[in-house]
Amino acid sequence: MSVSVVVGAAIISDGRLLAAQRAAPAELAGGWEFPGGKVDPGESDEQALVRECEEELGVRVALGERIGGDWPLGPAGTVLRVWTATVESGEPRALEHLALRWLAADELYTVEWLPGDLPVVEAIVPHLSR
Ligand code: 9L3
Ligand code: MG
Repeated sequence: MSVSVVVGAAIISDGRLLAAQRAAPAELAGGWEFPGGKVDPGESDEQALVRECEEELGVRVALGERIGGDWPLGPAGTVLRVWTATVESGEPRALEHLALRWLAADELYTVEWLPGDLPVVEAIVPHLSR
């Protein structure tokens, strides 16, 4: 079975992390995630992540460091790959999400992260103060 890759952006600004609340599908709606999505055929992971941030948030991002490796995601064979990112142009808007929040280090766990994203949040902490 082929591994399906989902990419997510840890967008950081002024020491805060952007969290996005999913609108769909029903079983994930209301949960919070790193914005992003599936890598399309012929696309690199990085290209997909830049595209997803444009589609979902209306912003151009510059990617930074990869956070960890392949984080397991729900269905068997699906992995989440995460990069730090900064906003190059635009102001993030919830074009496909229910809401967005900029979380300071002491607010990271005030939202209900999707189970697959939660372990990544811990790995982001050192990057907030850089
Ligand atoms: N997913 C989980 N965490 C994330 C992202 C961006 C996506 N940070 C899961 C939710 C969906 C699947 O991956 O089941 C595909 O995501 P999308 O393309 O619907 O955003
Ligand atoms: Mg998405």
